[in-house]
Parts: sequence; structure tokens; C-alpha cells
Amino acid sequence: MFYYFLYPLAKHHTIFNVFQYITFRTIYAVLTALVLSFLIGPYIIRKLKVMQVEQVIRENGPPNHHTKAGTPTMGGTLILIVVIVSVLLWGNLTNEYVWLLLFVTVGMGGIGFIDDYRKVMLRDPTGLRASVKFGLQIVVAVIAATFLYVSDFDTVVTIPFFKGVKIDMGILYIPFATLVIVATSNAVNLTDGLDGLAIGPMTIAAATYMLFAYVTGHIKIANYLQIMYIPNVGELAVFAGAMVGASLGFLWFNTYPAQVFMGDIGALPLGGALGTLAVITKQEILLLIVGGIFVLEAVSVIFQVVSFKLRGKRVFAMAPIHHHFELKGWAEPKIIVRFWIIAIILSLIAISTLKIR
Ligand code: 57M
Repeated sequence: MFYYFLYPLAKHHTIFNVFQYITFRTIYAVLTALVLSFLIGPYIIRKLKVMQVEQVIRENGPPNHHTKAGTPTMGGTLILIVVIVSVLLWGNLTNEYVWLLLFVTVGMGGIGFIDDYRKVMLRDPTGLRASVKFGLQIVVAVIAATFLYVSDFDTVVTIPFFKGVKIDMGILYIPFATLVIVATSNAVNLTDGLDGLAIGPMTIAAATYMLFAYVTGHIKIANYLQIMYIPNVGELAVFAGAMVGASLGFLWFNTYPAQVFMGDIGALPLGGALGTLAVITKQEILLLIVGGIFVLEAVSVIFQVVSFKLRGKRVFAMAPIHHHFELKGWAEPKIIVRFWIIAIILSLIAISTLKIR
């Protein structure tokens, strides 16, 4: 909005020139999402309480979770509102990648809303049937991946550390990109099981992809780093910035002891948007490092389920792995902050690979 209405005024006064710069608009997308979270967060939490949108705690979970019963959930509503408003205000809305990310975010958010609504409002513990939820996520991701494919988006997949290695996926790019988006969405969802456990690493990952988007869309920096230059991708730094601000803003309320949980309406769109950012910036493989906490959580579940089915024995005391540490006696804040520290280390390693090529 500001880019469209205020930048043209630059011919009358140079001060309006700032609205052309992605760096300027990214910083203000972060700050706008953050301030909006502080302003409307308390109202939304009050509203969720009044509407009794409260978390039901499962019996078979870790004992310390029972004190969380009644915590308002679906706080992801706040995240969606502030991301969308901040992007509409600071993004260049003529950029098709911005609309693609908005589509994935709203699409995954809608799926999460239906799941949460059934679980919380209709008191149906299963929510959306897993197959239906998964199917709807695949539909959203396939539409996004197909849009990229038909708009002649490069179907080459690059491998970190090996600048010469480029694999052209061709039509297989559609299932590949779909897998990245859906897997990330669900991995973030699985991780959202302790106060701030998902939103902390999400803030760090979004900030990392904010940087990746900027350098990938900047021809001089991309050439210097010998990474693929993709025109117009730099604009996604503004979107990622809005995600950073919204995540930090939500963390203000979700930090231990949480006043609100994000719900699937928050976890699914954040993960879907992160996966889509990784696809468009052509840093999908690096997402395994940047999103290492999410990968760890998802892999721990896979190992646990496969081991139980094959050997009848568990690998962890309970999966995902954050519950394992809980049952080992680690205090919840200790698990959370240590996961954040690991997320920061993984982000720095991922950023360093842009130079180590
Ligand atoms: C998403 N949801 C949290 C909250 C949040 C296959 C299996 C591994 C699936 C997994 C599962 O059900 N995952 C669903 C995780 C839930 O959080 C709600 O869900 C939203 C995210 N989608 O926003 O609304 C609980 O997490 C706690 N929480 C916090 N703070 C937060 O900020 O404390 C969430 C956010 C909340 C609250 O207690 O109720 C969740 O854990 O369900 N299943 C599990 O994770 C279960 N693991 C399990 O069954 N493991 C088995 C097999 C299947 C691998 C095993 O190890 O043998 C555990 N989780 C729970 N109970 N709650 C154990 C049973």
C-alpha cells in the first residue's frame, strides 16, 4: 500500500524515496507486525476467553500439562491478522510472489481454523480427520507449486556447499515443492507442544529467510555469493519481516507460562509460509538446517512410531522429543530456551553455507 501510494510522491519530495527500498519496508513490516501484536493481542486473548476457546488437555500427556487446561487457544488468529495487515501496508502488491505467500498463509490458516474449531468449539477431540487435513494441505501446496511451475519458475534445486550441483526437477518440481510446504507446515505443528517452543525457532527461521530472500533478489550480492539470482524475490524479505514481527509479538504472550496457544490456525500457516519461502528462494535443502528443530521434532515422531510398530518398543519416553525431556525431568522453560539456542546455532550455520561453496 505505502509502496504504491507514497513512493510516487518521491518526485515531489525526496523523503518518499525511502518507500522504494526493500530494507526500509522490511524493517517497518517487522515493527508494524510487532506493535500491532502488542496493541490487539490482549483484546484477542480476552475475546478467546469470553468465547471459551480453551485448550483441552489430553489425559495421556505429560502430567505437568494438566495445569494448562483452559488456556485460550487459536491465538494464531492474531498472527494471521498482523502478518496480513503488515504485508498489505509495506509489501509491493504488484509482486506475484507476495500474493502466492499470502495464498498459502490464508489457505493453511483456513485448514487450521476448521481443525481448531471442531476440536475446541464442537468439543470433537479428533478435529479434522487426519486424511482430510492432510489432503487439504496438499491441495493448497499443489496449487502454489503448480503456479510457480506454469509461471516458468526455475525448477532447478540447488544443494548447499556444492555450488556446481544443480538438479533440474522438471515437472517433478511440483510434488517436490508440495512436499517441502506440507512437511514444514506439519513439522511446525508437531513442535508447538510447549510454551514458545514453536514460535521461538519460527522467529529465527523467518529472520533467516528474510536474509535469504533479500540476497537472492539482489543481483550483485547473489552473484558475489554465487547463489542463484531470482528477480523480484527480494520483496519476500518484507513478507518474512512481517512473519518475524508477528512471531516475536506472539511470543510476548506465548512465552512460559503461556497466556495463549497459537492453535493449528497459527502453526499450519507459519509452517506453510516458511516452506514456501524456502521454495521460492531456492533454499529448500537449507531448510533442513534452518528448520532443524522442526525436523528433529518430526523425525522423533517417525522414529517413535516406526520403532513401536516394528519392535513394540519406544525410542523416546514420549514423542515428539520435547515430551521426552519433560518426562526426564527437565523443566519446561529449560527445554524451550535450549531449543531456541540450538535454533540460533543452526541458523548461523545455514547462513555460513552461503559463503562456504
Ligand atoms: C500438535 N499439539 C499439542 C495447542 C497448539 C503423532 C503424534 C506425535 C501427534 C502429536 C499431536 O497430537 N500433535 C498435535 C501438538 C497441544 O497443543 C495444541 O495444539 C496446537 C498446535 N497444533 O497451539 O493449541 C498441547 O501442547 C501443549 N502446548 C503448550 N504450550 C504451547 O504454547 O504447552 C501447546 C502450545 C497443548 C498443551 O498441552 O494441549 C500436543 O502435544 O498435542 N501427539 C503428541 O504430541 C502426543 N504424543 C504422542 O502421543 N506420542 C506417542 C506416539 C503417537 C508418537 C508416543 O510417544 O508413543 C503428546 N502430546 C499430548 N498428549 N498433548 C502426548 C499425549
